[in-house]
Amino acid sequence: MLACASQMKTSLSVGEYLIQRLQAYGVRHVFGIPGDYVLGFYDLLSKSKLRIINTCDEQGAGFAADAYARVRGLGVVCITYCVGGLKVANTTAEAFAEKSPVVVISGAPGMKEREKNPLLHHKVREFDTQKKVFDQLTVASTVLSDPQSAFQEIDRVLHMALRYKRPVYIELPRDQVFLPGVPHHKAAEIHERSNPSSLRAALSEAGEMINGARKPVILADVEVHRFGLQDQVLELVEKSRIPVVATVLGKSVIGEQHPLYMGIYEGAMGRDDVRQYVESSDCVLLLGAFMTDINLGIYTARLDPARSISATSEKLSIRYHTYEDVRFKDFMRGLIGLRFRSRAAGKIPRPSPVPSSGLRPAHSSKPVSVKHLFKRINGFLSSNTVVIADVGDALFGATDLFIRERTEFLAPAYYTSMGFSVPASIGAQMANPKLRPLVLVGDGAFQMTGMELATVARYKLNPVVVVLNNSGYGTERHMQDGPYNDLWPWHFHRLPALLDAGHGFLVRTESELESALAEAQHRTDSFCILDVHLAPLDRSPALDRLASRMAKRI
Ligand SMILES: Cc1ncc(C[n+]2csc(CCOP(=O)(O)OP(=O)(O)O)c2C)c(N)n1
Ligand SMILES: [Mg+2]
Repeated sequence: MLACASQMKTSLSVGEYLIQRLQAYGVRHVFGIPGDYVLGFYDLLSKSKLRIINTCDEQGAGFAADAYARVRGLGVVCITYCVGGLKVANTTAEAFAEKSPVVVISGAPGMKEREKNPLLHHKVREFDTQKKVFDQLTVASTVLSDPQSAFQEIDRVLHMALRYKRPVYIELPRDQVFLPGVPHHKAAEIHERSNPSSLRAALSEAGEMINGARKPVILADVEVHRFGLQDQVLELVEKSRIPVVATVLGKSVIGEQHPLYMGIYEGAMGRDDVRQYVESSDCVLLLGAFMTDINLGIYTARLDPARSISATSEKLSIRYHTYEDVRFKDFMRGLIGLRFRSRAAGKIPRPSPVPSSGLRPAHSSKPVSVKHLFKRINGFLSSNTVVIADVGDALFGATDLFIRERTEFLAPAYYTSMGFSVPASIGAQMANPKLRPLVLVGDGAFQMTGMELATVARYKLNPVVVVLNNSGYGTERHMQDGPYNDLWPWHFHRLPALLDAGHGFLVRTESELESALAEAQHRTDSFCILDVHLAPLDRSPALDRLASRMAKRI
């Protein structure tokens, strides 16, 4: 049993303290695969209240931890030295790029073992090679090489993960796990506060600019989600009556049914009416916005800084100047407290009419088109669905899905590493068991990490996995085609037989799609996989726009 910090009589061990702090931050699951350098810590984990989730591959664990962090606020992946650690380099890079607070815990050779620099298994070049790699991929990293400083180091890096919503790296040499740390250590709760004068001045200037504007607009993006500020954005929109758009990465930060919601803004790649509205605005209030190329429609966005207020966890700028020491959350709270002038409800662009929810019988032997597939998936969504889109047309098509009030949307929409979605469904459902994941994944992306369905089966999860099977790397075919875009055709719907779990559906026609979706809705005892056959060159309207823009750049 772990004692709570205030009751500590004697000191906890380094491993016990790490577990205790993770638990205190709301973590309940740890994803990973053991190895000899981390076995001692795994033993401690298995005796604690944290549940170990064993994936098939470390990359699966990394993506699962990332999704867990996006849904729950902090995720953990725990692996062995280098052979495991370097496999989560890519998933950690994704978490860094897309601001997801994942704690990477890696076992490592003991400090004693490192003396005289022997060639121990899994070592690449030096003992700190893996640490150096992770220095580039995280906001803070540490090697817990000394029990005297270990607790402070754990406090420091966990604080950084939560402060910046980005990954951190903790290396745990195996001979340090059971060593006692400093007795009576109290976890440092670090509260950073805004500079009150700076905050006041920023709010006053922002208020004047917003109230003086004829056509202001709010653009809500990814950090609103990461900092859990969705309700505040909603309050701001309702109080100010200013219309709001989201981005692909921030999709679903605001319920898309809201009457002041206009749609996704993504430069020329998105809907034209939304683009025109935003770009002709005289005051764009960017909240938690991340100026990535995909978010901004491959740099086709025209957002003039002279007409913008931009607040993130890292920077607050109004027009061409910045305010120091203003925290994003404080600024948000301050904005809600402003007095807004009343605004008449003008005409604003609206997302396309909501397709009827629920499924309807159909008797069509027509092959399924991408457009039809997304239309029907729209009808499948409910308030407990978390939509998880992988890279490819799964992601582009999903931008046109109509996410209802509380539906979550997760996608690697900036870093765009294929293979995120199936493992992410494990993390998302573990993070919130009330959610049923709806995974949208291309056949190519599925072949990378789809074997994590075995993990899904093992832990009795029940995502609905829709494989967009267009016989290859469809997205790339449109830019430049060749045999390198072909794939070996898998019978995806037969995976349940291999795994002895789940339900598989082969979908070639519209009526097969209807019955598969209807069955999937009711078969909640296990996962469902729909192998949806699509024509290789069929594509969503969003991919149409993107592909033609990118082709010009190659
Ligand atoms: C890990 C990784 N490798 C390669 C790429 C480059 N890439 C982007 S889209 C794509 C094809 C995706 O194929 P699929 O999953 O079948 O989806 P589709 O484009 O056919 O809808 C590739 C290879 C990538 N984004 N991530
Ligand atoms: Mg494909």
